[in-house]
Amino acid sequence: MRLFYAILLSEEMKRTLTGAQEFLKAQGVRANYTRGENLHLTLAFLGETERFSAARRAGEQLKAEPFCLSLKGVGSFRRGDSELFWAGVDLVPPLKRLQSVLSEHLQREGFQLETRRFQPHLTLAREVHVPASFDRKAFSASVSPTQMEVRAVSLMKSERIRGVLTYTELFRKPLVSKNEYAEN
Ligand code: 2AM
Repeated sequence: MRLFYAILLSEEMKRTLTGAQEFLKAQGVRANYTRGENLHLTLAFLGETERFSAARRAGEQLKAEPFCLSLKGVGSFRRGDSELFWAGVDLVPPLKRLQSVLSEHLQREGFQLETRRFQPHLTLAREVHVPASFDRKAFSASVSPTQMEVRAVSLMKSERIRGVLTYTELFRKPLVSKNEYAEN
């Protein structure tokens, strides 16, 4: 199965992002748009593996506190003759730490991860083709500033079910504040 670790998004954050997708559609941008329920922030991509228990162990070892995730800008990656459009998030220290500690745990469990610099992004659309009139500044402005509290990290399975890309949460590791530890 194809696994990855991700931060799942609040309904408000998803509404902001689907709003940006609506803007792109209205601008005549042809693309394979991410379904609203699939919007997420990937922390680590494990690829094809049957080692679910090892993947889960890596997440179970996390000791991190909840933190605030804020949208920041938009961008694109060139993918062959098309583009991938994304909304960015602020790479604040707790996010950077979470991603790097999780990656270390996964590597210790034997997973080979990409060594590229972590560039946190929320994929809005793949196989993007923009019309000549496309206004990138207006696209950027279509993403209204939105924040959410990250309270968990999720191990996700990615598969195609009857041709539809479907993500299923297999395991969730809550992030717990020091105060909550003290109360328990
Ligand atoms: P993307 O949105 O930039 O394609 C599930 O596929 C998640 O894992 C997506 O968020 C995807 O990022 C990410 N991912 C990272 N590396 C990947 C790879 N080599 N192949 C497929 N998905 C990858």
